[in-house]
Amino acid sequence: MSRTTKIQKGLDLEPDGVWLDARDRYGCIEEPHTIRPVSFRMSEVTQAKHARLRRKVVVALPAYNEEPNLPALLEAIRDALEPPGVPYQVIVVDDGSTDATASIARRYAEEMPLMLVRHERNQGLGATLRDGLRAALEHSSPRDVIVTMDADATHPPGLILRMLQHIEEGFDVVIASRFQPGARVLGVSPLRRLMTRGASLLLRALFPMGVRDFTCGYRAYRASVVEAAFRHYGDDFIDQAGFQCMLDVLLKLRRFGLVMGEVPMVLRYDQKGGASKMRVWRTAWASLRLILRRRLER
Ligand SMILES: Nc1nc2c(ncn2[C@@H]2O[C@H](COP(=O)(O)OP(=O)(O)O)[C@@H](O)[C@H]2O)c(=O)[nH]1
Ligand SMILES: [Mg+2]
Repeated sequence: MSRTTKIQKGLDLEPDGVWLDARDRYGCIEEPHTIRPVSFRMSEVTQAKHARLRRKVVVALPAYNEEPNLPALLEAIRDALEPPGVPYQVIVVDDGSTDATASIARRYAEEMPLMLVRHERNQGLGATLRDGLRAALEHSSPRDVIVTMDADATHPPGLILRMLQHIEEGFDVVIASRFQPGARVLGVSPLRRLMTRGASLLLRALFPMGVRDFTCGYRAYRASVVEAAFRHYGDDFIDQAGFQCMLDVLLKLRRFGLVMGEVPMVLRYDQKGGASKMRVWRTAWASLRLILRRRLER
């Protein structure tokens, strides 16, 4: 096939080292340009500057009896963040687990940047999230990013890179969402899907703030946002004991006038080891009461 025919057929692939100018597609034939690999070495000063500007990702994982899921999750975090060279720190908050959650975390701490925080007794997701975020703040500077995710290996860590990109582009909080085009939800029962969707519609109507998924635990925050929230509320930033704490965090952040955004998530509930720890009806009831209270406050 001649070069001209290729262009007429819309093909713009050429042998290695040659590319076609975009203008070619519009019929203006030019000689192909040859790409010459550019090799340069950053000066030490530039390298140091880049290292300083790179944001660290601190991943806080609330974990209660996650023995079946934790190894796969930790390995997936490492596999997602190490190849692109993202500096990171994982913080596992073991909430009085009675299985091997803590010893698994200790084992992985020998081979990756991981810190274990322990509750002697089970205190619930609220207290665990609070302690996870506090610990994450201690390990971050204001321009770093704090990520929270379930420790049940249903939230794919590869998405952290995309969330990070959104932070880079100007968002303050980025939510891994089940309600954005392109999202997939696998293995969740129809009843639970219906409830989650109902909650999303109700919350969108009552609290229009650019968020569709108010309840998912997988989020990225600028560390400066978490710091400001603790400065303002103290430990009351997370004063809801149950799973509704995730929703409450977003409602409390409204006052800071933040830019919140979402990225579509593939939720692999089909890969979850063990049953959900969420008590669905109790959480639904507590959430409804909370929504009413927060709506009336403003
Ligand atoms: N700290 C703490 N974390 C919990 C508790 N129950 C569940 N979790 C954690 O909260 C996250 C969400 O729980 P999960 O079972 O994944 O709920 P689901 O995804 O909504 O079905 C997981 O990381 C759990 O380990 C609890 O009593 N205390
Ligand atoms: Mg989960």
